[in-house]
Amino acid sequence: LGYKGLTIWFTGLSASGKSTLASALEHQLLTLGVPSYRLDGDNIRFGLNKDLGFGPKDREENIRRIAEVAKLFADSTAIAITSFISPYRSDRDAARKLHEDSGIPFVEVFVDAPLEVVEKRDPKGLYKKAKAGEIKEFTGISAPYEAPISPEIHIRTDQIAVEEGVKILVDYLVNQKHL
Ligand code: GGZ
Repeated sequence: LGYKGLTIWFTGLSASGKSTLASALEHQLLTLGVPSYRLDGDNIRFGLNKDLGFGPKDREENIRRIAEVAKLFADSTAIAITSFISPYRSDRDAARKLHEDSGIPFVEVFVDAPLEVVEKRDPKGLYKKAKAGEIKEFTGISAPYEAPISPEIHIRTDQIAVEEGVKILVDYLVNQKHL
């Protein structure tokens, strides 16, 4: 496999299915023998970024640091997979520029499910709390989500199963000769 490192950047609302798709993709890549590493809230927001909250400035800094770390993994020839809401277009564009300036491919994946759907899923009860005013600045309820305009990949998780999503991602990587 003559692959180069790259970053696959998932963006979408809470409960849109980012983590599910990102872990399924990571598993598939590791099965194919491709070194990959996933960055998500569990290994970043509780460690490197535990000083950051959810106001616009903190989210910007969250995404900036994640982009730098993803770039380092990609630089080491791994596939870095990031799974964060990353609600601001300008922050995602800065992450893209950071990569592209170093010649590292950046693949933006919009994990899309309508607000009504994610509110119904509400696996952690966060939307309920946000609507009751118990969580401030909650994305989709009281803080913005700026949907990507031209992501490399757009996956509607209310319409397709996880395995289909993984296939779309792997097919894209093969077509682009990243795998
Ligand atoms: C959005 C919040 C908030 C607020 C806590 N807004 O479903 P989850 O729980 O596991 O995923 C959400 C996660 C979002 O963190 P990110 O680092 O991905 O956000 S960003 O990219 O915007 O910096 C949610 C939880 O943290 N959470 N408070 N106010 N999500």
